[in-house]
Amino acid sequence: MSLQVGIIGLGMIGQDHLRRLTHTLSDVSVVAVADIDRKRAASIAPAGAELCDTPHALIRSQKVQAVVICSWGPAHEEQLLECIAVGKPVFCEKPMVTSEEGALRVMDAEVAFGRRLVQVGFMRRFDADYRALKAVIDDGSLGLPLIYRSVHRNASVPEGLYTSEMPLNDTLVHDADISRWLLNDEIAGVEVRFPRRSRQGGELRDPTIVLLHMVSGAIVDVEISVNIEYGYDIRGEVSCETGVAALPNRPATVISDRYGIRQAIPADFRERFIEAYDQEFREWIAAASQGTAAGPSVWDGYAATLVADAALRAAQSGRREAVSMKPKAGLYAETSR
Ligand code: NAD
Ligand code: ISE
Repeated sequence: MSLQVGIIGLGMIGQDHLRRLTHTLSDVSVVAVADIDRKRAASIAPAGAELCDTPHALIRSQKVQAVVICSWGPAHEEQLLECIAVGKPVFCEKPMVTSEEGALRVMDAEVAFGRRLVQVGFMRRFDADYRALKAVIDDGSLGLPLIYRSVHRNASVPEGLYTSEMPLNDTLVHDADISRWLLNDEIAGVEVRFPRRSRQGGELRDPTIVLLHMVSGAIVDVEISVNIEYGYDIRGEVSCETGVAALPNRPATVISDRYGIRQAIPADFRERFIEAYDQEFREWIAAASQGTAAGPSVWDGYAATLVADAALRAAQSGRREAVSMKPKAGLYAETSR
């Protein structure tokens, strides 16, 4: 029988996930939707799906067995807590929550429930290129990882909506999570530097350099640029003791024309990570059908939240700011790796 899912938030990524849940993936059907913009929800709801007035009504609906949260970050905590209260598996887009206190409330609720219910939307972990890179690091043939360079370039961001804090509390969470996962490490400290400002972004503080100091001593050097115009360019390279392992520069269509022979660059994350999002939901559907969750956990969402907070502090202080995590509950022993 297929998993009956309700989606909260039908903006850009909510619509993309709705498409994959209705047209690409199997063993799942979207039976309910909710959005504070009711008109938007009504115009997008698949035939036969219940149009719920509130996220509360969707989460409590008898038809809904599992929930997908694609609302704005500040709304996630309340919606996650409600899913946990009724024991329904839930996929939640990043950022899991927007404060350390919020992350601890969600963690306490899930630990008290006694079983994992939450998967956080860190889709890079499901990408074939990142999985191949991790396999090389994990097999140890290049020795220990020492330095990881993570390049995160967006073509553009919505003017006025994407603020100068967002490279640090919205975009960086992906680099922070993938660094912990790739290097099998935790983040102990964060530094932030601002190079010359790009004229592409107007008043926006862009680009941003972040150094993540790992517990092992390895250092991750993150470039976040959000107005590079030419496409969505994601790169990663790990320097180890006896060799270097890097993501392939994503092959795309090869175009031959009067400018020469060139490879197209993905336009945005929906294109670059299309298979990763599909796989993230395949694995979510499999776990949610068993009443639980796998993949990136509340622990990982908590870690990313602490890193975002430390990065915001580091941007102010100009110094290295510490990340200090609570002891990991047994429920999360198998995650992050
Ligand atoms: P968006 O603004 O396009 O859409 C958000 C939708 O949620 C809107 O339709 C809005 O009306 C609705 N909404 C907001 N608060 C709500 C609430 N309390 N209850 C019900 N509906 C609510 O934003 P988006 O770009 O689709 O981003 C949504 C979330 O997904 C964000 O947390 C964002 O960070 C995340 N995201 C993740 C990725 C990724 O690569 N994993 C990519 C894009 C966005
Ligand atoms: C967006 O919300 C995402 O999650 C994308 O993956 C990221 O590249 C982008 O910078 C964010 O704004």
